[in-house]
Amino acid sequence: MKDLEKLAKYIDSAAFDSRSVTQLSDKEQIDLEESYQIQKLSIDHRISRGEKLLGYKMGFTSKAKMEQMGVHDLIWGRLTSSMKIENGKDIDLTNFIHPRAEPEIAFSISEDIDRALELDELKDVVDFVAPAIEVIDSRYENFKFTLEDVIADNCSSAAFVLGNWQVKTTPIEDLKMSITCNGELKHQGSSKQILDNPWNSLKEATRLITNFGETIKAGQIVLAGAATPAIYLDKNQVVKISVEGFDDVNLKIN
Ligand code: OOG
Ligand code: MG
Repeated sequence: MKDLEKLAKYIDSAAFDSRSVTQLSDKEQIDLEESYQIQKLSIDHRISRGEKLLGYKMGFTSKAKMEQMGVHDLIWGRLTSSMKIENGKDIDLTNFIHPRAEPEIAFSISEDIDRALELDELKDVVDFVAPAIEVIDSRYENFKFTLEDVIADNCSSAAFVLGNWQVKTTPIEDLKMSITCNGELKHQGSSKQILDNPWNSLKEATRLITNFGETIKAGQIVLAGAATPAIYLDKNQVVKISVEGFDDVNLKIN
């Protein structure tokens, strides 16, 4: 028997200390199922320190992200209360290893979800949609990982900023999305690049997360994954995400 708890502690303590570590796959052969178990066990450590589970995030839902990171499968991770940053507020670079930011769409969940839903059922379980900034910060040296490594590391989740919510009937299938840094445009794309429609990402989230035996709860959020590649963060930056028809989302880096 592999000691999954030991591997979970290894990755949780790296995250806790903002310290990069050798990839798990360099130490031990882990399969997909085990990598999700390690993720769950590592998040249990956060929960026992008093953090709350606020929802989930999808990853590698766009070609841009798959190509940037060299991983080509959908992944999902967990979002906790310590990761939530208010819109317009700042983060301190010393609490991160090598953070990057990316533009996303968030769903606010209004009903418990305990099974894989079809596209036409999703509007019954969502009340609002919003733009969001996700900050990812792989705990692995040089931001390098295998599929199993990144899943065990909670899909690089580090922080997120939610913009203003709009009603679920707001069309989000094909909206211009961009990320700028200190006023300079870094990447632009369309929400269509997220699995051809961000709602498809939520559909996949209901399948993957409930298959694992978990219920997505009313009041939680789901991030659909980035539409463009992520940008590197550095001191004294202001990162802005614009999604057509929504208010901008801002994050300052100290
Ligand atoms: C993994 C997380 C991917 C996304 O939006 O595609 C992700 C990573 O890139 O380190 O969050
Ligand atoms: Mg992301």
